[in-house]
Amino acid sequence: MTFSFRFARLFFPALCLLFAAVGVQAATPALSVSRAWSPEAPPVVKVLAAYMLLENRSDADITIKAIHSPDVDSVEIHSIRAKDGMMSMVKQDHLRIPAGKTLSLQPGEIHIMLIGPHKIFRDGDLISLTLTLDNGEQQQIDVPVRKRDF
Ligand SMILES: [Cu+2]
Repeated sequence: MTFSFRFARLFFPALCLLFAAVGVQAATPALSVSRAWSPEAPPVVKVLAAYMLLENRSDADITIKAIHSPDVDSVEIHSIRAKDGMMSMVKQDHLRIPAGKTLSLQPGEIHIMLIGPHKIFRDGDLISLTLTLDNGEQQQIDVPVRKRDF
């Protein structure tokens, strides 16, 4: 008994370190969002786009089931479809990022549509987005508005 008590006391700091390490790992989001941006648009334009890189660092698929923003009336996920030589945008119910994969939202491909901006967003402004995953987790990101390079 005395021995096991000593044993526990001896290893208690090590156990704490172990739990701390596990804690840090759990706090690392499975979904990493980078290179987020929204092209600055003329003030008359009432629909903005947002692009970003979504990286799934976990070994399970991630589904984003909703995106909300306090800065616009509504947010939609769009893909682009070519039909009869015409390009059209199709609303998607969700965004799926397979385990270990990266999904790039970029001009001419899947993108986020920001409908009815609440103000005129200029280069350097931030648009707040909240991504809701199908497991209920939420992730808030700030999308910087930038002038287009071209
Ligand atoms: Cu669109």
